[in-house]
Amino acid sequence: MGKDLVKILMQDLNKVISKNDLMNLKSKFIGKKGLISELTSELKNLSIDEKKNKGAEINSIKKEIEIAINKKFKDIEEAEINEKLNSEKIDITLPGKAPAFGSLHPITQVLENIIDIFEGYGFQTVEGPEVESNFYNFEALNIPENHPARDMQDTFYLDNDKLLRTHTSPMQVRIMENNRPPIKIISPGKVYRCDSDITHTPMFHQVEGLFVDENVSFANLKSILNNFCIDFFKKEIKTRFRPSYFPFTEPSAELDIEWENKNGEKKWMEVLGCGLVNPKVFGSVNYDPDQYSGFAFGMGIERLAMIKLGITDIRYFYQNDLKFLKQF
Ligand code: 2NL
Repeated sequence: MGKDLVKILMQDLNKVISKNDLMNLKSKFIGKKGLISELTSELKNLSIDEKKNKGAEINSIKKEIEIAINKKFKDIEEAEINEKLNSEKIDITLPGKAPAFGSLHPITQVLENIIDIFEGYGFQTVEGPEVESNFYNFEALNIPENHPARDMQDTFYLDNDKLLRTHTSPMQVRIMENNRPPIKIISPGKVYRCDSDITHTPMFHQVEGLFVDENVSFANLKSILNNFCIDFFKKEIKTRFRPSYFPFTEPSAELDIEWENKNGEKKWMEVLGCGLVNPKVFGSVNYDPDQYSGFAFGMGIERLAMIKLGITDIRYFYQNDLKFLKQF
């Protein structure tokens, strides 16, 4: 009787394919109401000796059944793992996905290039706050109360005496206030003006330079800026200094370069403004204008980048169009 049970189990086990089937089979044979329990409950009608023999027999059959079921359980589990391994196999010989590298924004590239060139001439780079006061942005630079630059239409005011700097000169004033000549600095950074069209954005970048010492002349200014044009545009380049006006320099000039446009025509292009530091500016930082002289210049980075890279609309720089940015 018991031996038949093992035979039946073995047949049943062959048909089992899932853990679920196996659990059902387990309870059919060795569960509380299973076949083994049924056999055990029949023992109560037997004599003590028969109970002993039959009982031992049932126990060993139960063991055999348990071993068979456990083995089947392991087989199923192993099959499941193998299937998972096969279906999730990764082909490590396939080529990987290349990481996408970004690059520096063209304005950053041009800005860093300009800083490198002037540091090569011995200028030190200084940076300052973008929120400034009337004193540092205007008064110290001899820009009078009624000057149009001071107008609400040209300058972003945060309150009566807080504004977004309209040039990077304020930091140069701070440096002069706290140091004695010789001063040889450039001041790069973001500046803000209330203006927007194909050549103006409300935020743009500037590099200003300042050299103050005894006997600094316009010849020194021309020499440095002519050298800068050659180093920046990477070729011998024709320049001209055209008289101009700024409140903070006297005399003042604008520097033009001869530049070939897309149609091969040569044109004069304005690249920066410059001049000898106005003695009134020295007055605001307590330098004696009879002892010291200096030159200063200021250039718009977007403008220089547009000339060098042949870009016709300044707004391309700030539209974050990858088709544009990837060209640089
Ligand atoms: C321009 C012209 C210029 C300066 C900036 C300057 C600074 C100090 C004293 C005197 Cl602390 N001058 N800066 C001088 C001449 C021109 O900028 O067109 N910039 C975009």
